This record gives sequence, structure tokens and C-alpha cells, in this order.
Amino acid sequence: MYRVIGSVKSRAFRVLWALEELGQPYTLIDAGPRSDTARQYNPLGKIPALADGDDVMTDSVAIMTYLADKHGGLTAPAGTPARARQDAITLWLIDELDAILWTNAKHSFVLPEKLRVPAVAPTLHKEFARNADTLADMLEASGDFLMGDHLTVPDILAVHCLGWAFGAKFPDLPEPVKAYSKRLRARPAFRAAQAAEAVQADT
Ligand SMILES: N[C@@H](CCC(=O)N[C@@H](CS)C(=O)NCC(=O)O)C(=O)O
Repeated sequence: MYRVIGSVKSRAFRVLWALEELGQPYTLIDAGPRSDTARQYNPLGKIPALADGDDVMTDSVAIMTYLADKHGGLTAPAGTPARARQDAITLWLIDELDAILWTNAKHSFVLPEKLRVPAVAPTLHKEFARNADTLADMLEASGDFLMGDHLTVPDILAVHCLGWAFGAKFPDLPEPVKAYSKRLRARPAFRAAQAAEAVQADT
């Protein structure tokens, strides 16, 4: 059984949601960022990590991509033009949504206080709003999901980032993006991932 190291309220949620969509059982091992448990699986102390038998993988997008390829769901097949388009959307989301949210987090509570520059927040909010407009345009062109008529890895990434933005009090989203997020958050797999209960790591 897969072991996910992290917590529901972190980027580990992306992995939990992907596993639920793929119908794969897992155990969630409770670990906060930079905790001893996180460092057991990733020397950088970052979460999430995924243990598949003796193999340990890190980075939420790398893990989702591994699971999608392995189980043949949530992705266009590797080595196809569709997959290149999907990966381009995934990387755009990392550059234009995740990176902005992460910079905001670093300057709000992650960095030592003396290194924080709180004045960067309004610029990050503006950039995020501009990118949310682009996401609305992308959805208008693609349909129900970013890759057309079925859920793929970038949808999980996008909806997680949109929820993160809401939690971090970023400005309101354009209506089509809100509707997309609401629709995907109503999926049974999303709800199941939200309700995932963590166990403590063996000591
Ligand atoms: N790109 C990585 C980022 C992982 C990451 O930074 N996770 C945060 C928690 S959501 C963390 O562990 N931060 C601790 C740190 O950066 O030291 C991913 O998507 O998994």
C-alpha cells in the first residue's frame, strides 16, 4: 500500500486527491514541513513524499505524474503531443500560481521574520489575479477540464492552488474559475481526500 507523508492541509493534498481519483489505497503518515518524519523520507524536510515499497518519491507534481503514468489515469499517455500540452499546462500552473502562492507564504510566515518583505504582497495579488484571468481564458477554450473532457493532473494542481489562494486571502477569482473550482471540489474523490485521517509514523 502506498504511504503518503504529509498532511491534508499541505501540497500532500494533491497526492491524496490523485490517489482517490485513481482508486488506489494509501496510508497517510502525519508529517509537517521540516519535521523529523518528513526528513526521514526527504532530507530537505519538504512534504509531500510518497513511499511505494522501498522507493521514495518527492514533489507533489512528480508524484502525481508517477501515479498517473503507472495506473493509466489522470493523464494523456507519455510520448504524445497531448502529453506535451498537458505538461506545458502543469508547468505554467507551477510558474504562475504555485510560485506566487509560495512566495507569499515565504514572506508571510516561512522565512525568518527579518528576511520577510511584506510589501511584496500587493504585487503578488495583482500577478495572481492576472494569471487567474488567463486560466479563465484557458478553461473557456478547453471545456470542463484543462485538457478537455476529462480530469488530469493539472486540474488537481490548479484546484489545489485556487483553494490555497482563498485560504491565503488572495483577491476574488473570476466567475468561470470559481465555478470550475467548485465543480471539481464536489467530486467524491476530492471529498474523500479531505477526510483522510493521518496515522503517526512508527517511532
Ligand atoms: N514543489 C514541491 C514543494 C514542496 C514544499 O515546499 N512543501 C512545503 C509544504 S506544502 C514544505 O515542505 N515546506 C518546507 C520547506 O520549504 O522547508 C512540491 O510540490 O511538493
